[in-house]
Amino acid sequence: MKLQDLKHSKLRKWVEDFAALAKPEAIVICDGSAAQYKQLMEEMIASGLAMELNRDKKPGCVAFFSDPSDVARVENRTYIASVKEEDAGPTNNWIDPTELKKTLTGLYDGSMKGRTLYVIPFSMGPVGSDIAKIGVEITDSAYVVTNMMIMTRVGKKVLEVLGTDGYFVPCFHSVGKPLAEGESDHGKWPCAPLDKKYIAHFPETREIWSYGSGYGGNALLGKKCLALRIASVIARDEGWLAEHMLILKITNPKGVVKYVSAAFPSACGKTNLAMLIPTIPGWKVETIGDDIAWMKFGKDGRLYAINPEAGFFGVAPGTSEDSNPNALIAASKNTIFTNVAITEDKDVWWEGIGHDAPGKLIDWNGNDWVQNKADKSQKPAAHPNARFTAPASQCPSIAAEWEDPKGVPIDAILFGGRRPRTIPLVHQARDWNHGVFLGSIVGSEITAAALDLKVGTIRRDPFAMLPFCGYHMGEYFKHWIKIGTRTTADKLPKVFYVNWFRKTDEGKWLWPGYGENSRVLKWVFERCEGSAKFVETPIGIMPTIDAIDRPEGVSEKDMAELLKVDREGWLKEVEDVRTNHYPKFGKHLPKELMAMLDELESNLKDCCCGKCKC
Ligand code: SAT
Ligand code: MN
Repeated sequence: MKLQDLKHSKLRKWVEDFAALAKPEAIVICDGSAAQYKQLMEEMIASGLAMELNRDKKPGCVAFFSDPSDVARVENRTYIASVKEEDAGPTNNWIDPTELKKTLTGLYDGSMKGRTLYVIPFSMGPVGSDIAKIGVEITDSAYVVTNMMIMTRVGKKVLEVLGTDGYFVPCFHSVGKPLAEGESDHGKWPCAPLDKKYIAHFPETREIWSYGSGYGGNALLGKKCLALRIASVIARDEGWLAEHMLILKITNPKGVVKYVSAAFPSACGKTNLAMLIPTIPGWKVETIGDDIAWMKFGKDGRLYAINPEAGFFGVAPGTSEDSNPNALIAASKNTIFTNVAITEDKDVWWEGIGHDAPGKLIDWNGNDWVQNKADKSQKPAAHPNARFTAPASQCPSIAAEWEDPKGVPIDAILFGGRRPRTIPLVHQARDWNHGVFLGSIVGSEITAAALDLKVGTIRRDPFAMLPFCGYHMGEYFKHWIKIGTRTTADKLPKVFYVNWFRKTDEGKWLWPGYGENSRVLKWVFERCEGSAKFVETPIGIMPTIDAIDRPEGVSEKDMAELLKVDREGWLKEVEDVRTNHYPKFGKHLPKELMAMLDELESNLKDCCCGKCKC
């Protein structure tokens, strides 16, 4: 398709204006066809940027190695440029929007020289559905185009829905590496240096301007930028929720279905939980989404969730037959791998894939790599944030209703993170506001999903939205409280806090995780039905010690530890929230949350009153 084929005059003008600034060599409109995907891949393979993988073992798959500076989201280069600084809040970076647009316009000037400008019309959510949102991304990266074709719905159908004057969220993206006359990338991943990267959001005008990075959430602008940061602002204004949550369907042996959404920070196992194979007989888990949920009230007063994405951008390291066989099958064909290691027969390998590296590999830096298990300091062959981009439809556990534009009614919401201590395996909020409180205090050990943070330290990540909330986090808490007043308590999802990541003092995992997490989901399911055994504690509702069957290798003592209310640990938690976390939000912190914190503290101090089991 050519520029002249665009019937939407505002869209055409928008593309023309940007092209006049960025000065690309050519303009291509993405029609979303398999032929176009194939052609782009062939071009990238021919140029040396992509490597075609073994046609028998990984049909239709390719691998890319990024620049070592461009391997994850860059949170300190991500901006919420609201008109007023206060509206971005204490957890977002802010630059005055006029100033930021000036800087970026300067950077975009000539930034696509020697490259093709691609126009990607995409839909977040099924094309044409009432809840879907349309975006158009301009990019000079064919890697971005092909990833967007998997992660979102791209092409002609979207343009048809847009018609001649439909609304779209405008998204600019450039890798920030113009080519001089006759220059080529020579197969190298193009991007700008770190201090020139900008991932900018303009919440009032609902625009996204990204420059300098070609990787993941920095560049595939439908995902974190549109479906979370901009959508969270739209959701606040329209009375719904745009959340960093997986959505799963769970069916018990009697055939009763419940839907669960769950928020965990990046690289904390959302994809694994969404595709879990239960270890408990007769139970079934199916996948609706693994990263983002848009939840809106239905006419019946319940919250219905859709997955706005069409693919998975999953973390490869640690994905194995044991941890997530469904993800391995989803990513066994027509998949883009980024920063994994490559075997001699052009298959993929990564740390935690479940078998030793076969022979000599090419590591994610493009160097020869031979596994040396004796060398504990050996650098990993795959980058810890290496990813697979796979079509959701290829996942064996995908639920039949995953594209239903009505969404699925949510029975339970889980919050969680990586917490080696204090936080028990599972506890339940007493009511909605208590659930909002639990979401607001989520903390997690930092993972490799963001470049500029110290891996292993614990940070508060409210609702797992810290890097993704497009406005003041205190106002976002208020929005959650308000959502709870829009319907009756019985229609609201029940809220739980889970923690699969408890460790002993010796650093051993206390809980096996993965498929065994189905035992916790079963308790959650039964709480929703009202049949589970439970006890009230100072921190909320918890399973009795025998309410969750123990998996192999978990002793009764371990279980007691996993389900203990660690009074001292929780009092430290209260202290940290009171002195370090909540004060950040100042007058924007809803009073309901402070009241919850006071109540938790007094419950813990009162703890030996006979009301609880600790
Ligand atoms: O790079 S992404 O932002 O898409 C992945 C993640 O951090 O969750
Ligand atoms: Mn995510």
